[in-house]
Amino acid sequence: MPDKTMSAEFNVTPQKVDAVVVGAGFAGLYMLYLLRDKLKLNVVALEAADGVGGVWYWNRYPGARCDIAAAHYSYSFSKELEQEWVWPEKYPDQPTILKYLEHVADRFDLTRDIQFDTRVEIAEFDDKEQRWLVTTKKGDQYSAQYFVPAVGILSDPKIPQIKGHENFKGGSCFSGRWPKEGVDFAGKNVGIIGTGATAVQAIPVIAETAAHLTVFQRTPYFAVPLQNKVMTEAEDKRMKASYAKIRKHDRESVGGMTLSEARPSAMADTPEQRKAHYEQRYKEGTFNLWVASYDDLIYDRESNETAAEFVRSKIRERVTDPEIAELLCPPKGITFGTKRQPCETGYFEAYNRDNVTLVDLNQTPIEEIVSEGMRTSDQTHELDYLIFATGYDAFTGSYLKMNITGRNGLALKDHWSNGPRSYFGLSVTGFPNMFIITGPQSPSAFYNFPLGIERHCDWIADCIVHTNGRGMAAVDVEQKREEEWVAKVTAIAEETLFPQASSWYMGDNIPGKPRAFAIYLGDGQVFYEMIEREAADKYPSYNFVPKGGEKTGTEASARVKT
Ligand code: NA7
Repeated sequence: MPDKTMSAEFNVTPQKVDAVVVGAGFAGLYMLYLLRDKLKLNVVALEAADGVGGVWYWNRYPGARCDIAAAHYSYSFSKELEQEWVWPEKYPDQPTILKYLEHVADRFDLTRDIQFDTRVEIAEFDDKEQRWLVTTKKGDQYSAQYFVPAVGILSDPKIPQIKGHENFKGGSCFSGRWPKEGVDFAGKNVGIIGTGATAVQAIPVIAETAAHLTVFQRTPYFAVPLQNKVMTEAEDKRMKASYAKIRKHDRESVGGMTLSEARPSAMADTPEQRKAHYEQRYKEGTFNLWVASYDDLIYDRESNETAAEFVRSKIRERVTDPEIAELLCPPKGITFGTKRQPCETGYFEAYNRDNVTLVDLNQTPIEEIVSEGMRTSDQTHELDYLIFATGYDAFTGSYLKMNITGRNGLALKDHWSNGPRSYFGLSVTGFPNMFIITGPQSPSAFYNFPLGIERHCDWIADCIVHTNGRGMAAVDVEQKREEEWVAKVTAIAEETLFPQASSWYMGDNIPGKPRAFAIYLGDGQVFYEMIEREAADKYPSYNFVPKGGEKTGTEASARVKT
């Protein structure tokens, strides 16, 4: 934490801006563009990395790739941008997406208002001034009317504390903090902990260059093929000609992207019909098997088990050693699709290679890391390099790290002590003029992020126009509305199998984290209609504080509806 007396000591006056945006990924870049270029506000974006990109800056691990096709996973706000950018593959890889975001930052001249290498350490709402005071790790301070953390849901790494790590003489890294210069695995014995969405992408690629790859698996996943392909010139042309249609369809869809149509119930089909249907969805790839095979898979255990068994049969087909295949099959009791669905390219075939070993941590748990590698209960696995693909403190971690304090000294960590609470994943009661983007209790990870981000940012910009236009100093959502929204999100989740599974969706991967389902599981189109109605009705769920309101009367009497 920076020394809070620093600015007083050096007599530094906080730099006054209209808005501080935190982060320069998809969300931060678009928010900066809107607030600065459309609303003509004075904005600074603070970014911990030395470049733009957000998760696509950090996740440079081999094989990192988007599971949503570029036709959907891209900005829609600029027709020119759509037409000039060429996506070389259907599902773009990390270097391509990073280049795209760098291009966006250049094209819209955003970089000049981004402070890189700048991590926010404290953000406090000043009740008297009705402004946010944002302090960075370096000790710089900004006084802003609006505070917009655009930090995403997966940017706080979770590296397990394993005994002896400090004694390891090889190299190691976290998948989402991959060295910029890359890692040369030629001739090396490499170990990887984790078999989630990240590891599933990295394992087949690393296996191609490493002398040996040892995979430490705690839980097998129902990974399904991505079905990536190179885009031909003709396909690129067709995509560019169809953007208007694609975007319209995305906006009217449940998840903000175009997938196949689901049938209502797996149990209503015969086993033969089901198999043929699953085969089709498996062939289509990406999230089709998960969300576009049967509507009841996430509600009904019996239906879910039919999809689970189908994926197991595919694993058994693809992995030549039956014992290894069994270890890679999630056992009965683990439901399909209730953890993050990994999409893969050659993942299961990697285990057919002589240079890949699968270690089942349930049979032989990790005991400690030793100088020469990883010691499990039965042996020492010699390693030159160890990768932690162990996930994130999702949804809340990156917000809580910023030590955010709202009205009357309310700490966000206390407000969220029983799990995150928000209204629409946009506002948090008691944190006036703070807007979050695709935050907890929004459709979040169950909606195409770039589109969800654009729709959230558009909403935030409109709300700021409304607030400023009426001469108000601050806007804060009513507590009752937040309570109702959290209850609604929880009730929708409770009807599904998600809360019964162990996953980062529920906070289960972080010891001591309260269990709460942080995603609105309802129809995305309905969600966006709701937030658009809130705006059209002039924000009935919000209270506004007039300029000077806090000085002239009690807080309650100063709060008004506009
Ligand atoms: P995930 O999905 O959280 O996966 C983390 C993996 O690491 C998972 O297999 C975990 O096993 C495993 N893990 C975590 N801690 C340990 C310890 N202590 N010992 C052994 N294994 C462990 O993270 P990803 O990065 O793969 O994916 C997250 C998102 O980022 C994803 O949506 C992508 O879009 C990008 P577990 O299942 O908990 O038993």
